[in-house]
Amino acid sequence: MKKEFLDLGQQPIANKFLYWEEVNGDTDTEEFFFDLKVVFDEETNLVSLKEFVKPELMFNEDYKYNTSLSVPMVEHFKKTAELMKELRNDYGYKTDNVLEIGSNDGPFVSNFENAVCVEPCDNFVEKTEELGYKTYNAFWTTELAENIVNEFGKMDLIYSANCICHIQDLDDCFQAVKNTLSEKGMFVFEDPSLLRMMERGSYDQIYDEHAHVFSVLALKKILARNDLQIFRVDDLSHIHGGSNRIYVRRMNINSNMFDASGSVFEAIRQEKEFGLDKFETYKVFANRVEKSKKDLVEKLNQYKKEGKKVASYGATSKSTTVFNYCDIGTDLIDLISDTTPDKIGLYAPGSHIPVKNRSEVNILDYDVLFLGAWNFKDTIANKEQEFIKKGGKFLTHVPQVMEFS
Ligand code: JHZ
Repeated sequence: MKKEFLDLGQQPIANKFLYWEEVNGDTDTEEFFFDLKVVFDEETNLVSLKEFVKPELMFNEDYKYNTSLSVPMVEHFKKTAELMKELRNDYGYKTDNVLEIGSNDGPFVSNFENAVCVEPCDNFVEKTEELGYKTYNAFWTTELAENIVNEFGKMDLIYSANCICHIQDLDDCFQAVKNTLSEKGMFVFEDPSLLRMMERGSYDQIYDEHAHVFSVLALKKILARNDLQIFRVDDLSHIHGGSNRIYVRRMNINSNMFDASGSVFEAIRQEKEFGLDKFETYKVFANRVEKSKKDLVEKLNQYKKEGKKVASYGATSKSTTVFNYCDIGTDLIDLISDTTPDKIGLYAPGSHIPVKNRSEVNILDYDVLFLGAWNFKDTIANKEQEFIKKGGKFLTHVPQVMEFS
């Protein structure tokens, strides 16, 4: 049975930044909102959105997250690709046939000579095609997997980062993986970790795209019913606010892929210790989220009373959840500074806070910067030394509402 534990209110598409005309009512289309509620499945322990948003509304030619513009993430994918190559000897798989699900603009595949990409957002397809990789402009389904196998044969390595948790029908997704994976092939995917989200109180990992927030506990069960088995888990505590890298093989095959370090056992042990298999744990989390909202709104109102100038740093999907859940608009935050060309000049979903180019914002005019991109806290604090020296403060809600400098 699925039990609801959290209601984050009416939310827009988290990555759908708006044009001036859309915000000022000069178009016929109204901004789309949906109820962001979260459920816990007692049978599988999977945490998912109660209501899914139609994938085409989120992943299309307007998608505004270009991974290649994030220096730390490009570095991360380069290192990950190196690791995948290094592990060939240990695990006995090849990297002749590589497939990436949700290849974005190609920072992972570009480290391989041959690869096939799957990417539903039209704007990224030409980027990986230009790099020389066949790219299917489609969602990952069993039907697409069949076409890929017919054209390219089975895959030795299937990789996916921050995409599997976007897929609403996980059984179809994993069946597609099973049908595409070569006998001794490996499927590796990275997604935000439910344990880290719960520990850190980072409820803003929940938005339309994240149909699920994964625990190893739940994945183990859902993969098993699709004849797949987790054999290793890497704890990526520093990636996207805390992620897991999950390594999967076919069930019941004779292979070198086994959990030599006991990482799967350890990940599940930690999750059970935290109580991720119990509904009560989620109720405690929901109370913490409510308190976070109260504290954040109080803090921002206090700044307003004191006449302090406040901006936000990083126009993230995560901050869409925070601003809309906490009902924060231009009355409390003047603007969002960001470096992504496609977001600059637009307005944040729901809150309609303007997104300005970092290079055109005089950060020193501000007293407080709310960290929309709290996952890059150290990178940002290092970059903005002058702001700190001048007495500026950063404000974050993770792990609790607090200032720092
Ligand atoms: P960032 C994305 O979420 C979208 P978001 C996606 N749906 C997903 O699943 C997760 O990633 C994992 C800006 N910035 O990476 C750049 C600066 O301006 O936290 C980005 O717009 N200056 C695929 O959107 C944003 O912040 C800086 O110095 O929550 C960061 O977005 C830095 C470091 C970032 O992901």
